[in-house]
This record gives sequence, C-alpha cells and structure tokens, in this order.
Amino acid sequence: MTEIQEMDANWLEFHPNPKRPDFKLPDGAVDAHCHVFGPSPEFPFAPERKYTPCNAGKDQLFALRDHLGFARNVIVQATCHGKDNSAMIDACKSSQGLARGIASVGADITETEIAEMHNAGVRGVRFNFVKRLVDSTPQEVFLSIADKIKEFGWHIVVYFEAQDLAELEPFLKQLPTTLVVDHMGRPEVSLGVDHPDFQRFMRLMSDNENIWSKVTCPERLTKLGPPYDDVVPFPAAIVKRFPDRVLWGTDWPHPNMKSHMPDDGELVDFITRIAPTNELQTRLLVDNPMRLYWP
Ligand code: 0GY
Repeated sequence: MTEIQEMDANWLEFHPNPKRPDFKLPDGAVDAHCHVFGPSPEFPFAPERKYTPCNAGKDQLFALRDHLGFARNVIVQATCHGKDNSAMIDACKSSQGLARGIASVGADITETEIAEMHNAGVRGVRFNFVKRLVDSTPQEVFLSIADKIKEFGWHIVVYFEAQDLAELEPFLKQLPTTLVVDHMGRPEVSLGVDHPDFQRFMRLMSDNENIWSKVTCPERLTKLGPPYDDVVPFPAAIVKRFPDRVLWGTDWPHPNMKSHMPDDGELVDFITRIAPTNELQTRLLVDNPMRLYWP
C-alpha cells in the first residue's frame, strides 16, 4: 500500500481468488469493461480524483482474463486517473493486440495525440456525467472532442445515472458517433423494469440505432447482493431486444465499491441469466465487441 492510498479509507481490495466460472465462455470472448489502477507511484492517481482505489495493474488484469477464460479486454479510463491515460495506454501496448482502450481527454487534444493513442489501441473516449465522480464538463467541450475523434472512427462511451437521462437526452442525440452507455444508464432496480425511467432508456435505444449498452455491473445496481436476482430483468430485457448492440464486462477491479467486492467468476456465471442461449452469448461476448473494437 502506498502512502497516498493510506490517506483514504473508502475503498475495498478486489477479490483475491475469484472462482473459475462454471459457465465456459465462448472462444474469443471479450471483457469489454475493465480498468487498470496504477500501480502507483509508476502511474500516480489524479489529484482531482474523488476516490482512491487499490493498485490493480495490467499484470493482474491479464492474469484475471486468462483465469476467467476471456481472450481480450477493453480497458476504460477510470476517473481516479483523470485525463492521464498512461496506465491504460501502457496496458494496451503490453497486451500484444489483445486490449483496446477508452480514453478521457480534454478539448485541447490534438490530432497527433489521437493518432498516437490510436496506434496504441485506443478506440474511443469516455464522457462522464456522474456527479459524484467528476466535476461537470461543458457540453461544447464534449462536442468539440466528439468532432475530433469521429475522424478516427472512434466511438463515445457515456456514463450517467437514470434520473439524469431526461435532461441529457437532447445532448446525447447530437453526438455524431456510436454511443456506448455504461451499466445500462444505471437503472434504480427497486423500481422495476416498467418504471418510466427504464422505459425511457429502452426507448432511447429503440429510437437511436447508434446507441449501445453495456449490460454490466449487477454488483453496483443490486439492493439484495449476490447472486443479484433483483438486477436480472434489466439486462435480460436489453439483451433480448437489442442483441446486436450489447457488450459485457467484469468492471474489474470494481472501483469505488463500498458494499461488497464481487467474485469475478460469479459475475461470469451471471451472464447465463441475462443471455440465456448460445446465440445471444456469442453476440454479447464475441461478435458485438469484435465488430466495435477489432473490425
Ligand atoms: C465503473 C463505475 C464507477 C467508476 C468509474 O471511472 C470511474 O471511476 O467508472 C462508479 O463509481 O460507478 O464503471 O467502473
């Protein structure tokens, strides 16, 4: 543990020995939402971060990938590293082509920098609207970034919470690329799938064919804890209706989790409850992420 981490006491360590999943992942499966943290001090955390995680570097990520049976990773820049993408880029470069990245950038990003990141394996940027994680960014800034990255065929990952979708919707519709929504737009699962907030999300996907969803993070959304029975209807509904626009990921090392640390092997087993057939599993875990990240 580094000095900087000892200052913060609000994080949990990731599960030290997750089970080997009972569900055998299809060949070529992609963990399309995971992170690397540090290790600091080689890759220090951002001064403006809202939480301090444990160290969880690329070697541990790649070991988990192999243990669970994944072939590839998509590494998403986490807010604790701010706009310093170096840990994520270093992991992509070390992956022998088996990892892609999603970066966080500012309006000052240049074409040369984007091209360099592209060569390292980055394929998109993340726009974060979750107020507890980031200070807000003006929409003009996001639009100017979107304009620059679209030339590279990149897409945009958006992270917001269900109650903010109504306000955000007009803005999301202006974005010119494929949009991938993190964690289904974080539905409040106690309200049920028929609640207007979740129906709004379903309508957003149905009306906009460029919008995809990560059907991820039962451990964040649950009120009941493992095995996350209360979450199942939400991803199951999205996978059934939009089987060609869904992605799945572990979210390892589970930043900012305060209630419990999930067993990543149990998370993999959860997939069979949200994508119950071989065909749906192959689209979710192989065909869709390959189309977006390794075309
Ligand atoms: C996630 C979720 C969270 C954190 C971040 O970048 C991040 O810090 O994404 C969260 O706290 O909900 O996707 O890992």
